[in-house]
Amino acid sequence: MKVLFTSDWHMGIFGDPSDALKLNNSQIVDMLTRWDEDYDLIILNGDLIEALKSPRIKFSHIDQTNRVLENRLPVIEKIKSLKNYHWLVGNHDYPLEEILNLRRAISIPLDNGYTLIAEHGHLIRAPIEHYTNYAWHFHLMYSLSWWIDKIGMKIHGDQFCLESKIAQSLNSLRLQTSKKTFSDKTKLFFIKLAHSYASLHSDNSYRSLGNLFTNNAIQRFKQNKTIVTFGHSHQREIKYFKNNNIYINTSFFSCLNNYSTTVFSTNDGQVAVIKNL
Ligand SMILES: [Mn+2]
Repeated sequence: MKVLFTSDWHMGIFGDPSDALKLNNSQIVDMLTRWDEDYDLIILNGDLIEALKSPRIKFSHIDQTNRVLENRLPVIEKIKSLKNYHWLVGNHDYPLEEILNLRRAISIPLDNGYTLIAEHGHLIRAPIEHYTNYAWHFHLMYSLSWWIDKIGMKIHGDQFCLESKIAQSLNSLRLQTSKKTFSDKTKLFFIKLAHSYASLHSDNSYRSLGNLFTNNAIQRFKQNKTIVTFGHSHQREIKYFKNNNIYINTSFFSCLNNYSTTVFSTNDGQVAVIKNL
């Protein structure tokens, strides 16, 4: 049995700065058709839809979600037609819990005695109220990032997306083993600043999200052969533990990482990263 994991598409209205995915509906439908043929189960682990970014500071997240759903209708219909899938809610698309009845978490058996536990991960960091009643500075931040992307897209072309760029440089800095240059140190300073900003009014610091998630996954390894998967952090993790337990973080789904996804096979107990470009 082959299971495909993906999360954090941040799909907005196509061509709008709210869209971080940068794929049109037919491109996504084609990809989902391939996945449906190649994999036995597809886990869509939250933040597939972007409902928080808008040119306005104050707006209804439910209305924005409905606007995106309407624009992305062929994709939504394709997802609903998949032969075996679970679609979970994240913090950027939390109104889907109400609109499409999406669940926050699942725990399901797989083949060969494996158990799969999946949730987006934002609720490990802070309670639901933190996301449904966003503090004013979050509204300001998402509005600002919409305008930055609007200007960035004008200058650098339609593929420009600040969020993906930050996530990618963060990941390459994290994986870099050689000595850090002055420019790396400057980047790290701004990343620390952004992390402190994102941590305001939250129970846990955004900086320690990686450790928080790994430790939370370990706590859930109550039996052998448990696969725990989260998204949200935009940092890819594949960690093998004793007793065939595995922690997977799916990372963000973006052109900057060739729309890579994570695939787990119950036949050999291995995880592979698959590029979809
Ligand atoms: Mn998220």
